[in-house]
Amino acid sequence: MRAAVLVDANEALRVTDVGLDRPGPKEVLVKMAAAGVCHSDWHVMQGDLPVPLPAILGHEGAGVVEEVGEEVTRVKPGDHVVLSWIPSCGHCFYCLKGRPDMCDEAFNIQLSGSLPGNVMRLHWDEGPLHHYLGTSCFAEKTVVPDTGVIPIDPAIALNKAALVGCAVTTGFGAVVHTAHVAPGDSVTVIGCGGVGLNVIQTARLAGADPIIAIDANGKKSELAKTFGATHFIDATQSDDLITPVIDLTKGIGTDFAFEVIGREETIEAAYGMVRKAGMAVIIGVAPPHMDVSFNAFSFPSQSKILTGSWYGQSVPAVDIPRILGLYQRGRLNLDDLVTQSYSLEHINDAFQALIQGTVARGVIEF
Ligand code: COD
Ligand code: ZN
Ligand code: ZN
Repeated sequence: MRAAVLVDANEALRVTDVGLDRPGPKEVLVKMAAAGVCHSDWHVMQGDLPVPLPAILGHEGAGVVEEVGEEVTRVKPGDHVVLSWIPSCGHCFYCLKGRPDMCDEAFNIQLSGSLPGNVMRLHWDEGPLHHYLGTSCFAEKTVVPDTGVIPIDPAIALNKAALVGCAVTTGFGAVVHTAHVAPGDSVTVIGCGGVGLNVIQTARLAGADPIIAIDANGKKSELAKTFGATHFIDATQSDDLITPVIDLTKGIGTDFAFEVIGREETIEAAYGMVRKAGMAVIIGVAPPHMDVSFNAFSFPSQSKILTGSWYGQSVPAVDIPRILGLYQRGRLNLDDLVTQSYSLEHINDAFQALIQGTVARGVIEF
């Protein structure tokens, strides 16, 4: 089958023929229909997020089940599924605590570049080929843990459903599970990419007002407003992002700030623009060596909450169907997220478009 392989950081993806073994007892073979191009894959390609290489990237996908292992009961051949990049184990401390986003076993498979049990189902002429986030969906087919497939209504177009595998769930969950935004709360979103736009549209759904969008690309203004932003700040116009947000929130500061880039200055700005006892939610992941600094006196005296959100703190088996239901009833907009489709052979063009900011989301269609 054809797949896009990352051999080394700072190289383009190599679209080539690879081998895929049949699924093990608790695994599922999925024929991919669509895979979104997320900035996290680009972070890996740049060497900012180290994972075992060579690997097949792609973690935001949807397809049709082709074959299941003998112990799989969750899905059957023919089912339409969205892939989850946190195939939580269900029995570690965090899973039992109701926080599958922090599942130890899922973190282990991310670090090892394998499937649960250190199993590898991918190979090619040049030797071992790693899995990525248990998904590896930049390929015509993939083998994933059964906990990493979420069955969905087959009436939903798979190129829209794919985005719920990462961008939509990450943004939706940050608003709903991490922040608990309520009607009339002020929300500021720094970074209006595929993930940030979903923070914006979920904040709108939650009744937030105002919704202030910030991006260094002025072209994101129109997109941000389509998804519900009431105001847009062009980050290239000033180094100071805090003062305009305080001005737009009656001199108080924003109730919630979401950082959706992963940069030192924007993480610090997110904390700075939040009102006393408000909340800054960091979604963007910075390179592992990077530190940020905050004024220590402000912690007790301003009592702001500073927290992270990983995969929207979601429970994918519950949240993915919930989000798709909201889409089917017109409450969430997935149609305007898919702005460009690419064949697998043109996947490197899709990454260039991501970097240039010319798309809301580019999607590989198989
Ligand atoms: N100031 C303002 N805006 C900026 C700046 C800046 N200094 N730099 C970039 N931006 C804007 C860009 O113009 C763009 O609009 C936006 O930020 C980023 O959007 P995308 O579409 O390139 O990125 P997303 O939305 O696909 O991804 C954002 C993440 C935060 C998820 C990603 O970058 C990340 O941190 N990934 C690591 C987390 C991770 O591993 N997650 C796992 C799966 S996502
Ligand atoms: Zn992603
Ligand atoms: Zn677990």
